[in-house]
Amino acid sequence: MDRRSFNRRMLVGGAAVATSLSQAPEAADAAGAVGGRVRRAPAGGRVRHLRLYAERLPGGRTGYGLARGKATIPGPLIELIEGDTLHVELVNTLDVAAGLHVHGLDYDIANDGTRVTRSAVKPGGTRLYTWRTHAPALRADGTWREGSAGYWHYHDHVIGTEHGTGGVRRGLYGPVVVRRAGDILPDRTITVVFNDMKINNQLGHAGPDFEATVGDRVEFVMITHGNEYHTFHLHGHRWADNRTGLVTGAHDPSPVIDNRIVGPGDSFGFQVIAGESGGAGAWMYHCHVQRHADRGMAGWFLVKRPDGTIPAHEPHRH
Ligand SMILES: [Cu+2]
Repeated sequence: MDRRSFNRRMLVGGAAVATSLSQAPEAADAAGAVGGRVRRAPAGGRVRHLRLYAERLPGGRTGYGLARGKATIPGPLIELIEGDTLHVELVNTLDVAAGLHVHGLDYDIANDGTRVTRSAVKPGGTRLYTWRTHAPALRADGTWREGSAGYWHYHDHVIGTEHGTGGVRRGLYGPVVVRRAGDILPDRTITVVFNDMKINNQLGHAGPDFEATVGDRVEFVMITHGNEYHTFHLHGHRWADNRTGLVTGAHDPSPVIDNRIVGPGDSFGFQVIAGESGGAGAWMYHCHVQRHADRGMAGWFLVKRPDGTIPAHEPHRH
């Protein structure tokens, strides 16, 4: 990169920061480093509505979807910005009671999504759940209240047991990302859920593959369910072990990692520039507990060249 283009990048990055948000000046570093064309989350405060269907899927699985017949595992990505309110109507098409319980967001006890709080949905029934979010704020006593921004998730808490063990095992879970105004937006988001020995409840004990093109800003949301502890590892990429998974400047003290221990109920996320350090390739991601990896807890992050090809890719499983 020559000096002129570097300066231009810094200017573009700085301008974006100045016009769209009140962000610390070091945010310009992160923006400039990837070309000054990043998109950033606008201010929150919207009221949004969503309908989620809980449905049976082939192979004894169950999923959430945005329309009838469209259930997926994991369920749809729900993205909010601090200050947003979401009204989610759960339509239970199953023959058993189900629910919707969220991590990390604000809700009163009637929106807890569990049987014990009488917020489950009977077979064939519907129920409206309200989730709210908030920005960091100074309390009257001078201490800070944390904001809602983070990589969170939702899941059933009703099927099988009071803890939704049956619903979660069969695939009733999905990602929630709450962004802070000014957060860098990804080009695409990938959700990886370790659920016992499966990834995204994929059949055949093999993880799903994900595609990107070199230079894409890819966000990973990593969630864990089930009864096992795992370690999530991604080849050829690394991230900051903090709220966003991004460093905010040259001297950001966040640890930089490429492997993280995760346990049931955990969720975290990060962004990478696909192939930024190692180029195009079939980059493996997997659980790094050896016996879990050997049992199939692995998949590919397929980073294509701009022409769509992938060098030296010989797909096989362990
Ligand atoms: Cu594992």
